[in-house]
Amino acid sequence: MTERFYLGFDLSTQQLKCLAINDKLTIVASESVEFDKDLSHYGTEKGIYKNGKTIDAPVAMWFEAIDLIFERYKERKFPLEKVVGISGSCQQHGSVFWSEKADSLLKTLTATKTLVEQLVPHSLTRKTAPNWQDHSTAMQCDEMETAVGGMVEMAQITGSKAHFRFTGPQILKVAEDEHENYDETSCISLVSSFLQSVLCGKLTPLEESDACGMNLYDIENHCYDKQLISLIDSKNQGSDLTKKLLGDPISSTKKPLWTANVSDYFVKKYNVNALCSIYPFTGDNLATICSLPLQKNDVLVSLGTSTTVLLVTDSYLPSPDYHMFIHPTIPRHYMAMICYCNGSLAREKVRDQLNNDNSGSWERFNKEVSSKDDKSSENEIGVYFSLDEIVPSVNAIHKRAKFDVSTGNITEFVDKFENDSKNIVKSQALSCRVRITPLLSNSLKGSTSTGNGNIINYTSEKVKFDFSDLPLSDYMKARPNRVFFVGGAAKNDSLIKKYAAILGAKNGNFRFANTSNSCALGGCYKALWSYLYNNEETTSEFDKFLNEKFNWEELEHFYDSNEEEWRSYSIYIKPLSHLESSLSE
Ligand code: XUL
Repeated sequence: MTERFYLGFDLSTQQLKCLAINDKLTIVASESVEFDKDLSHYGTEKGIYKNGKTIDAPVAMWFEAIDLIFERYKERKFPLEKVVGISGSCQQHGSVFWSEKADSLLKTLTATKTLVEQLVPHSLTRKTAPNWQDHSTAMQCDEMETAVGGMVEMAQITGSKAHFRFTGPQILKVAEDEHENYDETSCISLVSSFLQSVLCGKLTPLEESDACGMNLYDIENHCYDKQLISLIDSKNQGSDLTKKLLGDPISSTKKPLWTANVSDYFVKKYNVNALCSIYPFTGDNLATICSLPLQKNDVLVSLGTSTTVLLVTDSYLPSPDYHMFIHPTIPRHYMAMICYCNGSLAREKVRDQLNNDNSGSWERFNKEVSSKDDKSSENEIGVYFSLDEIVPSVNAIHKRAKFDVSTGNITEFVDKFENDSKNIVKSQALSCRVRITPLLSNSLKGSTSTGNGNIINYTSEKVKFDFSDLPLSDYMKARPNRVFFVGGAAKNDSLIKKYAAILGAKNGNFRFANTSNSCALGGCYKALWSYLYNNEETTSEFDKFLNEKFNWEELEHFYDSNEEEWRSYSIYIKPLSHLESSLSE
């Protein structure tokens, strides 16, 4: 077999990255274009323009970055003629507004000119694309939720309550405030379908899982929601949003779909293989779950400034507290995404208070977290929200409570604990545990285990978290399959071991150190699998394929959770629920 390569792109907020892998899933090349540094003439700061609550990015900069990254591959003499498949991921929610001329301009690109020269003058109706950090659409979010009956209904239909950054509210704002631009727009792309379209040399539809980040897509019925589309259409006479979105999105889950062969522009200009296939691009978080061999009930915990939990599930259980997306590669599965604002920063505050200095040393904090002596903090539970929190949705607050271990009832609120380190990690991890419980499919069905009756004798009592209200016994049945820890704080052994003990994975806890490539790598793996599947070199579904092929030595299997220990943390669930309820009283 001759050598073959696969490219995975990642168009994120601050850079465009492109990785190349071979058939063994080994990274063989990597190039990136940093917007502020390499394309400083656009004057972006961290890749964006900020004007009050409005945050966007110049589309011309992205066109230029695409040429530049191919230029860099060519300069390093990478054999682009051996690239047989391309896929990738992009920042979610952003949108590009194309003119009527765009499709024919894309189809007739000439290799002697640049993308900027050929596309910037006439292919766009708006120079900028809204960015996911935009906060300017509060009014539109209200309008859209009202149209479907409220926040809970919106989450039920589209997988998320209305969010400022989501594409539907952003499109509604353009439809309301920029009538002329909107009228002249014949196609709207997500950032993922934008990059896919440029590479294909024609306008291409959206990809279904990324379309779930719009507040427009009816997830269970696999179509755009008519009420929401009508609301936006009502703002401009004769407007037809479904047409602008090029009809239904591409659903890749039944089998990996092919979008098109690479545009002639890239073949002539950079010597890319003329038969190279482009496979649907998706959103960055969705590509992240494709970068690791995640299967049903596996959880990825990303411990950064904020904490993000991604979970693969076959249960569609939407809530206004988190997001649900259709899984980009596994049929009839979903990705749940829970975002917490208070991650590393909140832990660092506790660390600095404990050290009573700014040394930044984790030594004392970690010693306390891993100490086996739990007696002193056994009846304590606290929340440490230095910033406003998303889950639960409350303002910044630190609150500490003592409780009666035999009933789970809070007995008093206190100003201080001896041991905040242990308590912050305990409550952060426990919050993840209780929120993923209802999503762990099948785990609640048919299980007979009722937990440790010696300690807890109130397991049939219901405990409430946000929008779910389950008997405590349910929280003592559901364990994730495997947990994968990524992000800066995953380096901290004491921290992730405590998380792992509390989350209680049945089949091991893994750490993945090199995550700066996750999104592009997810794209590479999708390109490889799609190519092999479409060429009848594999019949495996994506997750099975990746589990077999994955270079497992890149993951550290650092801990096996213990059922008894996991169960012992159940005593904190009821008091945590009561403590959280007291925050919004
Ligand atoms: C997800 C989100 C961000 C962007 C970042 O909802 O807004 O993660 O996708 O690129």
